[in-house]
Formats: sequence, structure tokens, C-alpha cells
Amino acid sequence: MKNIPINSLFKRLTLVLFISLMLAPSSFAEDGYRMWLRYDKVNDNELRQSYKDQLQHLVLETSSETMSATKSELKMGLGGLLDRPIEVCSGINSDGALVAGTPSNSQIISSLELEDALKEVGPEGFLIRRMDHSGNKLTVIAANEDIGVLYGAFHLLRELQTEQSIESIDVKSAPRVRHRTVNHWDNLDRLVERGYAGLSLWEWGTLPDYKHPRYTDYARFNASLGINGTAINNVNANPEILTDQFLEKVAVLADIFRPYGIQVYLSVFFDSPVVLGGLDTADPLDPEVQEFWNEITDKVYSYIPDFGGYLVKADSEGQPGPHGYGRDHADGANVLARALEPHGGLVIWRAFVYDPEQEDRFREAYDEFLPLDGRFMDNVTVQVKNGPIDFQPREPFSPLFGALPNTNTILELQITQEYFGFNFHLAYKGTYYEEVLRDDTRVKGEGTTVGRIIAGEVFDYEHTGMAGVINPGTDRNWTGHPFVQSSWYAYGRMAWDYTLGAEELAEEWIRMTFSNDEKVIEPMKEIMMESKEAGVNYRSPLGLTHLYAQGHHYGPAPWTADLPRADWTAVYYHQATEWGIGYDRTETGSNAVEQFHPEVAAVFGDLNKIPDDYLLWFHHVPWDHPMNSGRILWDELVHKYYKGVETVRWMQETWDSLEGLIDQERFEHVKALLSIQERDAVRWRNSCVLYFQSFSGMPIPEEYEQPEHDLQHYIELENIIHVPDPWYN
Ligand code: BDP
Repeated sequence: MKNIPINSLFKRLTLVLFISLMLAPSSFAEDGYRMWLRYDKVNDNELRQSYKDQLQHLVLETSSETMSATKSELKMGLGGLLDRPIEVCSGINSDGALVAGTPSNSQIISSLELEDALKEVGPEGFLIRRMDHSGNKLTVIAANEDIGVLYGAFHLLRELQTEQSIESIDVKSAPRVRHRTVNHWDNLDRLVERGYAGLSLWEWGTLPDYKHPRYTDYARFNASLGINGTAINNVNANPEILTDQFLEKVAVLADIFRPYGIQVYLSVFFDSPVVLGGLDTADPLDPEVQEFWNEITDKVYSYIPDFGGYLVKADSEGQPGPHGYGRDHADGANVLARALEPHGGLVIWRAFVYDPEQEDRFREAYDEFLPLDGRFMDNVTVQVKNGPIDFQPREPFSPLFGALPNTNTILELQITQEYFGFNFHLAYKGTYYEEVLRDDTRVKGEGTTVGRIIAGEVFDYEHTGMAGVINPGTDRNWTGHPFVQSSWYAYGRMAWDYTLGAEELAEEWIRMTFSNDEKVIEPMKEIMMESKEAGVNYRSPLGLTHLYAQGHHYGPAPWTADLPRADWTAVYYHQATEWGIGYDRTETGSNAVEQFHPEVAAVFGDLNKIPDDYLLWFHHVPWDHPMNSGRILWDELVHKYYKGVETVRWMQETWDSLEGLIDQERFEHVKALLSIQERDAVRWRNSCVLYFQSFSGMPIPEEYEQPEHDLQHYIELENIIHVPDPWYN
């Protein structure tokens, strides 16, 4: 080889490197781990420069744990977004300072006369403003408490991530509800009920010694949305969680989450006094049982001084509860509430109950809880699922919203995709949450939305809140399907402010998670906005519900009939006969419609007024019932099932148009998942249409592609998901 001078070799190598960088695709491998906190460099040079000018150095005067977390987030975020490290200074030395703090931890903030504005944002809210200070222009994040400063920091970072101008930024923000929690259905053996994203995040085997870095990232993601509570174990609770062995591990998680403003809650097993305490009863009115709960609760607080409280599933799906001792839910909740009260803890008592003896499962929660209104202690809140049955693709809102003026009531939503195709289907649920939060209960006149009720704007609730059942696990991208992240995101943002819209949140998420390029945002947003309805259409349109195969809840089985409990079958819900289909919940049927305010009941109960989307939830109608579209019911049903599949095919094409505009890794992943979704959507459609056809006897109009197989073929597929996997049962 010819002798090449070092200098020239270096130049050549640099040139080769430069050319390869120029030729490399602009996108890069992205595994989704960073979720919506990617902090990649702002692409628009001009905008990045203006951010750099406005945010030249960071002034943060104290070092509490939360302020340290704020500092490290701002350093990481601004360092990445502006592509240069940000200097942390003790004072303002020029234009372009970012000052973050509270009047009590920052002299600068206390000198800015923000007291009046701060009074309006409460303990967790914040202000972000551009201000003048002794001739210098500042950006200020101010709050009453440290946690508000952290929330403000995440807000400012979001402005940059979504490429908004901050030149005259003026934000005043405070959460509308008090308890913004996530619920994990994680078992202590690390299998996650309805999880679909790997094993539980909590490594019980290595805790308390090893603090997996994932725990801190988990806290950051939640705090970035304003989540302030996490119930870390399954509501089908294992009593062992209250043993010292587990509590010392839970305490470490609580220590990690604390700087991020997140309190830990535990799901408890109602019969713990028997299983753990050796008593022969868990009767909530028995003094020894009260003593048991007092003592064990004192122990929990000795490990976790700011413990949030207990989440309880009782007298539901085999879980023990007060009914076993002839007592009611209020008795059951209050025995725990008395134990928690001296520590400031909360009981979150779930209203997800149903009884095989009840004629209509729809009625159960309302019928059980209504007579108890006013009997729960002040530190109890009742957690109500959005609909009366169980997170189905579409449900009317639960009639309990608005029916409990004297009982704190919070809303439970599901983020994990138990009924939306697990980690295989794309279903952005922001639209789902928006629907329920905006449903109008009418209990105090027009506009008494579920959102306003759970925010305590209608009744004087002390403990307002929302809970989201999330699914993160050891999958590198946390949620399995990359788009489940978006439902988590939308849930958290709406828990902070229930008035936020699904579409704006979809756009925020896309900008933060994928790209600020309009060519990406518009098509991706359209996919997201259509995706939930597509899932409804190919599974259970027009108010059909619960057509799943039992156990795994993945594929279609509208034919399910013989199970130990009728309310676990599908035929119970659709009631198809040769004459017609649908569940009569009007006066001629179970009359569940009477549980709603009369103005709502007048709509749901009237065949001429009910929106198509809810028709078969409330009415049993003939196959030739005329629909709003001008079609008869059978044709409309077929139309909807086919539309669901068409939308998925449109989602596939639209997704394909994103190739090259986003990272190839996630592009390929979602593309493959969409093809699985298309296959499943066709299976759902064909199974349901052929099955219902066996009652209606009517044809599938010729213009539609005809099912490839007969009904028997689809029945035989019932228990096939993709791969047999114990996690899915
Ligand atoms: C149902 C799930 C079941 C949960 C239950 C609940 O199928 O796994 O335990 O809800 O919310 O949707 O308690």
C-alpha cells in the first residue's frame, strides 16, 4: 500500500464519513423505549436557534428531590432538543435565563410578584411566562410546590418537542381532578392480567436491592402527564402484598416514584384478616377485624410514610367481600377507611360488581350502590368503569355517574387493549375517553357531563379522580403495540384536564413520538382518529356487545352459549332470534334504561330517538327495522361489519405512505401488525355476519366480498389467537 500521509488519510476518512452520513436515511432505528419523551434535536434550524436564544441558561435555586428531578429532566430535555448542554447557574447573568421554582425555594420567583396568579393554580399547578427582570428577558416556570415546577418543566419541554413558539408563552395550568392514577393488573408472579407487553415491570426477585433504571423512566413518563398515583398490583389481589417481604420492596418503588409526585396504592384482598391475620372472619363490623386492618395499615405506613391507600375489588368475579359476611359495600369500605384515616390514606372501592342472580347484568352496580349513597366515609371514593358492563368497545356511560351526589366517584378507563385486539391491533382510545367524558348525564340540566361530575363540579366531591388500567411490561417499548402508548398519553393528559380533545392529543403524541413533519402528522392522526371506530365496527357495531370468545377475550365467538354463568355468554347480550336482535332494556324488558336521568332515558328508550350506535344495547328489534341510513337493520349491520374491515385496509394503505418519513423500525413493526389486524378484522366480520345470518336468513348483498369459509370454519377457530400463550388467559 502506498504511503499516505496521516493528514491526508484523516481528511479522506472524514470525507467518507461525511458522505455516508449524507446518504444515510434521515430516520434512524428507534425502539420506542423513550415513549413521548424522546428529546431529539429540533429539526427546524431557525426555531432551534430561537429556543437557544431564549433558553440560554437554567437557574434553579434548590435541590429537593423533586427539584433535582426537574433539573435533570430540563438538562436532558433541553440538551437533546437544542443539541447543546444547558448551563445551570445560580443567578441570572444575561438575557435568556430559564428560571424554575416556587416563591419559597427561589428568591427570583418570590420577587416576581406572581402570588395572585399562583393562588389560582393550587398545589400542583404552574405558570409559565416570559417576563422582564432587571432589564433581562426570562422564561419563568413558577408553582406553589416543587411538584408544580416539575409539571411545568414537562409542559415547557412539550412546547419545544411539538415545535411551538415560546416567545410570548403564557400558560396557567392546574389539574381538574385530584387523584390521577394508573392501575396495574400485575400479579406477584409477574404475569400481567390482560397485559400483553411482557412480564410485570416490578422485579420482585431483585428488589429491594436492585433499582432497575426502568422504574425511574416509568415515573418520568407518568409525571410528564401529571399522573400522581399508581396502584401497582392486580385488583384480583394476592394477600401476600401486605407481608413484610413485599412491603420492603414496595417501599423502594415508592422512594423512586416520590420525587415525581407519584403515590403508591396497593390492591388488597378483602379476606386478608383470615389469610394473613389468622382470624376466622373478615366481617367488617367485627372489632378484631378492625384491629387487624389498623395494625397492618400502621405497618404499611411505617414502610411508606406517604402511602396513597387501598384499591379494592370485592364481591366481584370470585373475589371475597363484605357480602360474604352479610354486610354491604359501605361496611366493607369503611373498615379500611377507618384504618387509613389517621394516616390520610384513601380507599378506592370498585363498583365493578355483577351477580349471576340478577336478571340483567347492566343493572347490577347501580342497584347495589345507589342505596349506599352517603354511607361511605369521606376518605372513600367509588371507582366506576366507564360503562355498565365492562370496557366493551362501545358502551353507554354508567348510570352511576350522576346518581351518587353524596359519594366521591371516580372514573375507571382501560388503556390496555383487552377488548381491542391486545398488542396486535391499532386502536387509539383517546376518542373513546373523550366520548365518555363528554357524555351528558343531564342530572343537573344540560351539560352535566361525566367529566364535570368526576371533577367535582356538579357535586361537592372531596376526592375527585380518574384511573386508567395500563399494561406496561418488560417489552422494550413498554406497551407491546407502539400505539398503545398513545392511549396512555391521552388518558394521562385528559386526567389532568378532561376538556382536552382526542384529536389535539393525538397530534401532540405524534409530534413527540414520531415527527413534527406535517406529511407524517396528518395521515397518522387520521389513522388514529378512525381506529377505535374501526374496531367497534368489525367487532360489535350498532350497540352489540360482548361477542368475544371467553377466557382470552380476543377473537369472535358470538355463538357462545353454554357457560356456568349466563352473563359470560355472548347470546345473553345479543339475544338474536329469527325475528330480530338486541337486548330489550326498556319497560318491556329489564327496564335498565330507568337508571338514567329521565331525559337520557327518553332518548335511549325511544326507538325513534336512540342513536344507531346504541340501538341494540337497549332494544330488541326486527331484522327489517328501518335505520337512519334508509337501510334495514340487517343490511346496516352487514354494512358496518364491512366498513370496519375497509377502514383497516385504508389504515394499511395510509400507513404505507409513511415509509421513509419515519424510522424504518417502527414503520415495519406497525405495518406487520396492521396486516395481522386486517386478517383478524376479516375473521371477526365473517364470523359475526355468518352467525347472525343463521338467524336473519337474509343475504349478504352481492356487492360485498363473500366470506371465504362457512360458519363452522370460524367456530372451530374460536380458541386460536396467534400462538397459544398463557399470558393471554
Ligand atoms: C375484566 C377482565 C378481568 C378483570 C376485571 C376487573 O376480564 O380480567 O379482573 O375486568 O376489572 O374486564 O376486575
